[in-house]
Amino acid sequence: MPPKIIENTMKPPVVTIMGHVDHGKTTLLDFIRKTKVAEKEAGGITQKIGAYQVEIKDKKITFVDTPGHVAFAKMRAMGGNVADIVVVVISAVDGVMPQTLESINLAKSSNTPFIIAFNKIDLPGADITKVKKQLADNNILVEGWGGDIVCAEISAKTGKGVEALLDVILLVAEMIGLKANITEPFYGVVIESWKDPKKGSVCTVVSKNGQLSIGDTVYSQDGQKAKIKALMDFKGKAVKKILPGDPVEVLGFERPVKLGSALSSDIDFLKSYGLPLPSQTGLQATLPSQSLPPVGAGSKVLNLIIKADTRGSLDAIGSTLLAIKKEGTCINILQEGVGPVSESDVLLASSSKAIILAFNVAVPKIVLEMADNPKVIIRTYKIVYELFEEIEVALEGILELEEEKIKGRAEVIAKFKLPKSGDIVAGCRVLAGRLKAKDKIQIWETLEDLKKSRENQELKPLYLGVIKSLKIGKNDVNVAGRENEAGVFLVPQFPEIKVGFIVEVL
Ligand SMILES: Nc1nc2c(ncn2[C@@H]2O[C@H](COP(=O)(O)OP(=O)(O)OP(=O)(O)O)[C@@H](O)[C@H]2O)c(=O)[nH]1
Ligand SMILES: [Mg+2]
Repeated sequence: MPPKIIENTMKPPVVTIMGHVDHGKTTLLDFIRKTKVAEKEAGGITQKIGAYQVEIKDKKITFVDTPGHVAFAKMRAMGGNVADIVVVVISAVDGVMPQTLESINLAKSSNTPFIIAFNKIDLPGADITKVKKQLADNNILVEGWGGDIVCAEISAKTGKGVEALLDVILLVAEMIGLKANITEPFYGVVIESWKDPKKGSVCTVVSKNGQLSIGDTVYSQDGQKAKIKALMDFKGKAVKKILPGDPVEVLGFERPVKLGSALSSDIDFLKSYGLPLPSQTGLQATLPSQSLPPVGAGSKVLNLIIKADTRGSLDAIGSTLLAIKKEGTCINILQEGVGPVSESDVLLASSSKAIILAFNVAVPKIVLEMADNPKVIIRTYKIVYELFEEIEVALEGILELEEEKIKGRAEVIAKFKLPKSGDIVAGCRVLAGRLKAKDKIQIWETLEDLKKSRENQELKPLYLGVIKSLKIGKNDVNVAGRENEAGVFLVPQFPEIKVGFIVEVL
């Protein structure tokens, strides 16, 4: 438990907005802040935690926006951690969804007061009674339904009901009486952290108590010590110090600070958390690496190196990828980190046949050139679900190759009859593996037939024989590789061969 705070000042409530993806959290904050963040987001989804402060009726409120996409569970938990009050946004059109329940459970389990905001009431499909019933079915009882959970009905788009919601937030804040002590040592919680090419490691901190000024020394729970180089408010404006309840960007750490770490100016104060502490000497704690799944014997392994813009997105990507289950395959995260793709990532990828996934980070030109030879695949993404979809496809791909163990496969693209001998020659394009003289082969009408024959032994090929010889152009060759077009002579002859037939090496 965090240390008890001796209270001597009021602090602005930290209000975390949570809920299912696309239910309107960012739009609500946009309306409150009169900005247009949601419209600019890649893929229209929030992939970062954002912390902002607004002043309403001379009272400050700190808002924390969280992503609703299923991948960002850890980020949501982080937002929930620092919250004094949670607002759960539910689309009155779509109703209760998995992350709605996840958000409510998070608030409940940490005893954080929460308010439910039924959103999108401007839409014709909005049905608040239906949603209240769904909540009741999940034992979440709102006012008027046998419970005391406070609700608001809003349209984040038109702004209807938003002022009433803000009044409710201020009322709840007053009821719980949020106080802090600015003479106590500083203590705050890291909700986001990343590496900026110019500024170095940056973290977003929500301050809980005390004050923090430039030049102060702070310790982080993940084992670092830093002298504060700069503090930036939520608008990116440099400030000299911050007070309890303020969100701030902190510069000065050597490495991106682990999400959820407490920061304090007093190492003894941190100790009261009973968690790992900075080693007094070297301050060399490394970030925890993703726990790797056991590389199952016989499983085909997809090696990955992941680079991302923030620690939060890295965690979200890593945990979601490791949860993908495809029988016979397994994902192995060899290396991960915050920041641009580096030359050492390429070296590792090349030696371990790994794919590099770059999420919202740059791939410097020198790294691209290096990746070109030998060929290392670097995939860049701006939207998490596109990354997940591609990896699922990649897993299917390795599975198919593994399953089939294709020695050689070609498609017949032409048929010739030699004028003198009358021999039939099949013009073939090699699709996979290679064709070799003396290979035993079979011929199928279609690829589907060939695949079906794997499950149904009754299915027989149209032809069984041997490649007598191969020609590429006018030259006799022994082998034709992938993408080669070759003339194939068969023994025995197969005069019925047709364009489109599949040649499979046995
Ligand atoms: N008509 C209408 N549309 C809304 C309202 N609130 C949000 N939307 C729309 O719903 C879509 C999703 O809104 P966002 O604010 O991005 O949703 P979000 O909850 O922040 O989504 P994630 O951050 O990805 O979880 C956008 O197209 C919004 O314009 C509303 O009150 N009425
Ligand atoms: Mg959002």
